[in-house]
Amino acid sequence: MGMIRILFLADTHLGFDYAFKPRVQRRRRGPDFFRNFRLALEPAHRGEVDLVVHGGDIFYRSRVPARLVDMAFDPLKRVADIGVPVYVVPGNHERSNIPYRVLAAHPNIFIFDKPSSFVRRIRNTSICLAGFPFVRHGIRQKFPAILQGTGWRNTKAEFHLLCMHQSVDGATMGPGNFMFRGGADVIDIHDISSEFVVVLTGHMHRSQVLRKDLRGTPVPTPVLYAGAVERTSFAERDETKGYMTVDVESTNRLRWHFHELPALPMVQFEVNVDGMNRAQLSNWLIDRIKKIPAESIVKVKIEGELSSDIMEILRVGSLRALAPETMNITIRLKKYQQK
Ligand SMILES: [Mn+2]
Repeated sequence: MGMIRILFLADTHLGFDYAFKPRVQRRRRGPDFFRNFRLALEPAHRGEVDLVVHGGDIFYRSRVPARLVDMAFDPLKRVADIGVPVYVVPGNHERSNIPYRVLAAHPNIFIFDKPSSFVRRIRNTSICLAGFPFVRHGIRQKFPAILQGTGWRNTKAEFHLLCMHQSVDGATMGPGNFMFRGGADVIDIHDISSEFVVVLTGHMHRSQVLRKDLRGTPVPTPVLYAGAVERTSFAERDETKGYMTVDVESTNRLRWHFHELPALPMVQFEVNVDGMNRAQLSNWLIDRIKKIPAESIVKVKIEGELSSDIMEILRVGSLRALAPETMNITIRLKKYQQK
């Protein structure tokens, strides 16, 4: 018996800031997400892995144009075409099943569109991948039944893996390191059967591995979050982005590696414009922009009295004119913040 190598990626959020017919010329982030998606799949295209798991949120929202669906599925189909099976967990942005039918038509692509288990024989080892689509409400209570509903217990294989797109106790996110602890929409880590060799899950955009419960006691089955392939928001500005390879050895030994992908720097400026005129604000911004990489993603948080003079420079076009073309720059008016 040998070793099985899995390529695990998640939260690719394709379509984010992607314009097919842009009305405004500006640096868009959409292509960065596609680039990292393709980079993550390269080891699979080179035949270096035995199977691929996508942990969900292929797209950035539920309803996406057909052209985007084609662009997203093409790299996955090419992996499947060379004989590497691809397993996909529908995430929170994938409630609509329509594009999945297209993908599921491929004999080497498997979708967890309902709780299910797939068995694959790789060389002389059989592996069972159990999984289920994202459950928005009440997963804590529903999880044991859903897990049972995958039929994994009755599926004979040397190894069982669980694939999903959920929050689990102990997972963290955001600049304040918010930790999920209990709650109706969070899985109790003790409900994961120790017979699973590993859990591969999407949903947390920060790459992380959970190996302990909330009391700090080690759990038998590590829970792996590959994390998003690019930064989807400023809350992720300090996070390293990438994908994972996971090796399952015949001795039940598990090894994983995180592979970093390029992510552009995110920079946030805060300025109070009280008493400033247009020229002063403009110089302030030019001075800050000069000091950061030209391809940065910039958010300018503005506080204070917005005179018409100041408003003039905050018009998107004139602000963009201050920055290099390679920079993605947005303004957030603190007082008028909408969200
Ligand atoms: Mn996501």
